[in-house]
Amino acid sequence: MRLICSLTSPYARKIRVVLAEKSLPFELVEDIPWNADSHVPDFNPLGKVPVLIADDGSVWFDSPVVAEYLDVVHPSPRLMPSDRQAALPVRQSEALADGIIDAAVLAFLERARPAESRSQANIDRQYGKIERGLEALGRRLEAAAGVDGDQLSIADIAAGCALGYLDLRFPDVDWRNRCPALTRYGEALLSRPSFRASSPPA
Ligand SMILES: N[C@@H](CCC(=O)N[C@@H](CS)C(=O)NCC(=O)O)C(=O)O
Repeated sequence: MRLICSLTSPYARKIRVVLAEKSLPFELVEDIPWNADSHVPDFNPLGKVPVLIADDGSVWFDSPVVAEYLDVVHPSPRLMPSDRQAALPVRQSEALADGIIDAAVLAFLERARPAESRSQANIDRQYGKIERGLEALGRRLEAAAGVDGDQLSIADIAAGCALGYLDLRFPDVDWRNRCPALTRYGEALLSRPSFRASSPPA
């Protein structure tokens, strides 16, 4: 298997963690989709990473779909329930964590614009989503050890990648000093070997 990704992408990190948790060997192909010479559009018409090229040549993109593909083809350990109804809350929590990532990426891109074309209102709007998203994550954690139970799920992996991305781009968000359950949970996730092996370069 080949995984096309950039080393800082939190979406790609989700898949790197999934591959590590499932002990699946893969070749990491670094490609920065923002570069003019990127080959990502040859594999994903949307020009985004991650993209997984499976051993049978099939090509998969959009991290929730890539994660689901890996869970179907390599089910051990399971990262989402095979029962579609039982999977719904896990998918919802994954979407919550992915949404925090989406907001943080948009805020990062807006912040990188030249001062004269930057919109502080847009940055604030994305911060609002991050704040509410973290609060919702904290509330879910008060009910269980993971966002949806004790067993590591794709929602936990997405949440860890969201928290790790905030560390990388928005240390001012300071998610560790909010809710003890979120702090314990985030620290435990980020210290797993799968997360350590995929931490973004400083
Ligand atoms: N929903 C997608 C989002 C992927 C995404 O936006 N990746 C970013 C890197 S962090 C990217 O490739 N951006 C390039 C672009 O938007 O042109 C997923 O979960 O895989």
